[in-house]
Amino acid sequence: MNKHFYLTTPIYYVNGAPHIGHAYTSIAADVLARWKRLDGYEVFFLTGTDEHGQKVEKAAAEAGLDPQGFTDQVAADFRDMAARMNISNDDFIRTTEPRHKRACAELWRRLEAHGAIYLGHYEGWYAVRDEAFYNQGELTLGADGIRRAPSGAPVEWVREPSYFFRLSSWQDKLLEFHEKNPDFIAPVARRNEVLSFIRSGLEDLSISRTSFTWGIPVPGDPAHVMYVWLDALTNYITAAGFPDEADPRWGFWPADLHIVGKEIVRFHAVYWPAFLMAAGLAPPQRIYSHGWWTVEGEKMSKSLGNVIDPRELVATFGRDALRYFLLREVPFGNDGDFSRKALITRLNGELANDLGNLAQRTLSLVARQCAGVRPARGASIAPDQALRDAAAALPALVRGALEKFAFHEALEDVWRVVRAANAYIDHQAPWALARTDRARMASVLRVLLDAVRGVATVLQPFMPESMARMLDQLGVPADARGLAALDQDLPAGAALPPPEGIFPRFDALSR
Ligand code: ME8
Repeated sequence: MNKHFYLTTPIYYVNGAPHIGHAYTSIAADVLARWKRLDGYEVFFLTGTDEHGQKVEKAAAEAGLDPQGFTDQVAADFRDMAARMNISNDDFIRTTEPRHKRACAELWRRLEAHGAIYLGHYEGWYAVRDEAFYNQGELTLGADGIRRAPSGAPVEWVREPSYFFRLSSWQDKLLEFHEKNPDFIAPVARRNEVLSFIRSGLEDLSISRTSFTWGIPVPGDPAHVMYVWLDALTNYITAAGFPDEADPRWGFWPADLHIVGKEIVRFHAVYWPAFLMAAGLAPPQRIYSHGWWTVEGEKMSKSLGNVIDPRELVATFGRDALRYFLLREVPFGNDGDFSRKALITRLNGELANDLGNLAQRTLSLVARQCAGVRPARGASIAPDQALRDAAAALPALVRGALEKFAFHEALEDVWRVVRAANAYIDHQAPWALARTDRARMASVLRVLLDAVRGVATVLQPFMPESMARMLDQLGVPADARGLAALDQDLPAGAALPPPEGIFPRFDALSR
């Protein structure tokens, strides 16, 4: 296989509708997937839904539906969200699909064959909301008399027969694994959390339940269903064809990157590599854990009624505007706060004014002064060369920033060039040159067209639709939109379509 890259989002629980947090993870992963494709990689980009377990079973009962009918409905809603955010996933996995049940059963059998599983009895605390087991020491007792996990989720006492995974025997091997792979989990604060969790001592993990039935049956013992996290994590190998090693997608395993929110790091950086290594399979290469969004200063929650539907934002502001804002506003590893005011400020200032005006001013001058035809490159003087060099540096800068998941830095690098191009157009004043020196005017406009092309090319992964329109207006053919094509000059004399504004302005009171 050529250079290839396999990346994933978490698979989302179908206990409720998709919200801005889910959209965020999917958009970030989509930008990376599109960037890698633009950069010449063969990409496999996976997202999907996590449909088993007690939490989903409960939500289905509350909705008055059978779990399969309920999950069919909510999974369709998640698929719709992905389409509306312009997510370019290559596959969408549902854990209720036969291919996934088969993969889980096979993984279980391999774990069993390696002596990693035994039957016992679980007695302890469980939080349905987190689908996680907790030790007594991790809990707090609230004034309301309710015991809660560190996430705030209430816990209940569970006592039932259970299969266990011998996680305790993986403590040293996991530490060694993390030492040998210092970049396995980032940012570094999450790595430290993981290391201290492992060092604090790993207990064997309960990996089956008998008190409900909405799950994948344990092979040979259907009174048990698999623990939903063992089931869920396995999705990443199911989609790569496991256990069919002849499947062409199996060449993508181990995954290059799992992108996850900060609350599910333990499952991905401790349990998942242990399960895989115990079954004789390769662990993934990297995990990046991003921060959490609050809304207008508050935690998003159904009870507060402040859950933001990303589709409503898209209907108002456009999907590229939302994609841009979410990745520009907050460094990826940090928590951030969503506010409409901040969104509108960035859309007006950075998209409509900085970038939109640059393209519009350049293209309308070409339309008016050059009969809508792309001028030839003229002799370069210092300011021309400076802008050309700044634009030519962008692919490497954006690549470097994205390699460290610094989406905001990548965008800042691009905007430095956008601002430089706006300063250049002001200083060169091609509208004045139109009266005094038309040859110089034409070379200035050509420098600008090339700079806008460079900017629009590297921005495609962030704002695919608007940048496609911008590249259309610049007359860049479909096969000249990759990073490698930036080295090739576009021919002079090509007729460009009439320019049209791409980014509308929003009045601060817009809903
Ligand atoms: O945890 N801010 O699913 P889930 C940022 N099924 N990101 C957020 C967010 C917020 N406020 N809220 C959610 C699960 N997310 C499991 C995963 S993977 C094998 C199984 C994003 O529906 C973030 O990526 O609770 C988080 O990790 C994910 O949605 C959790 O989605």
